[in-house]
Amino acid sequence: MASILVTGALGQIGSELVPALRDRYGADRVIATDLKVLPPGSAAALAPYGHLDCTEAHQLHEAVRRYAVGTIYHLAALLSASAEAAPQLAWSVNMSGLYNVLEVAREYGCQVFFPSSIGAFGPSTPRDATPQVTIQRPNTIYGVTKVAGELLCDYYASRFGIDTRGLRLPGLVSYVAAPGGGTTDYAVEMHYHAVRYASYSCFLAADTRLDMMYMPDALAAMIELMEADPARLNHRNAYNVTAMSVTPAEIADAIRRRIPGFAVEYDVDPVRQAIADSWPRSMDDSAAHADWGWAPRYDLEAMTEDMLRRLEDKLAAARKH
Ligand code: NAD
Ligand code: AKB
Repeated sequence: MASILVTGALGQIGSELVPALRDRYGADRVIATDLKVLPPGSAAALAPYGHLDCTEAHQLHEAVRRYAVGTIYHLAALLSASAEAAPQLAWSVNMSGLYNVLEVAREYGCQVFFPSSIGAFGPSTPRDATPQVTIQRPNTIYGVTKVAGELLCDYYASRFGIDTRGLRLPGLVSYVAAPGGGTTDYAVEMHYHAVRYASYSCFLAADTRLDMMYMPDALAAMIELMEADPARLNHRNAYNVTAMSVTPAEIADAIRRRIPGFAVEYDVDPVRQAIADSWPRSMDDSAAHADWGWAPRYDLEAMTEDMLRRLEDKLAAARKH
């Protein structure tokens, strides 16, 4: 049976996607790879793991050939805030990386998952009930690479028959690995700080409304899309998916219902605020519902309840060591 290769596997999504794929398809079939060198002693727990720089085409070819890879989940990328701080590097990692993945997929006939983002939209996009097909003129380098990436996936599907599938993911909230330099990182940090310090200084304004999703829903969306009947997929660039449309103040209120003394102050970072202000407030994900049955399980209350419980357990376990 063909293997599954995950690039960028040590990031926020990969740290949970790899175990989810291993549970579903078998541990030996899922090859985790990342640019990062593993800390000593952790290699056995993550095996099979390999160092892989997605900007080096020959490394991708070698991994796909060696492990007889049939599916690639291409997660390696720079996120919005990190990309804005290093636009040239962001273009190289996000675009050359995806191009190399698509080329190796063309040569070996692999299926490809590409995570696009709410960042693929821009200030001229309708911000409420953002349609599946609409204006995409982002003004960030992250957004530029996501739109170009969507188009490239579409092109490889129609021109070469490559089975590309993608999601426009909203901000993801999770407790396993820290987020990696995005604009929506505040939503994760707020939960951590609530549990540890009962206070948080938020870098976005209190009323900044954005789409969000809890990680278990994001993992389900990726796996369900990749298993969906190809004949039903009308969009090969990326599907809008969302679970909730919330502001920092609303997340703080949900936390306060469980940690009553939680205090939040707002110290706005103009760079990340400008990025957030150019993104949708709420996406219309009806195409994903219609084409492959997408439905989220976690709303704000269910997510907050689970996040706080998991973080309290994590903190208690860390205190014991
Ligand atoms: P992350 O920053 O947490 O992880 C990315 C990983 O890629 C890191 O482990 C990093 O070491 C690795 N990487 C960087 N350069 C690399 C290279 N040249 N070769 C191989 N690996 C490299 O990101 P994430 O949150 O896990 O996001 C994964 C994907 O999902 C990205 O494409 C991101 O744009 C997309 N996405 C994420 C979110 C979110 O909220 N987390 C939302 C929308 C879309
Ligand atoms: C970011 O904020 O950059 C990511 C995303 C929504 O793409 N979390």
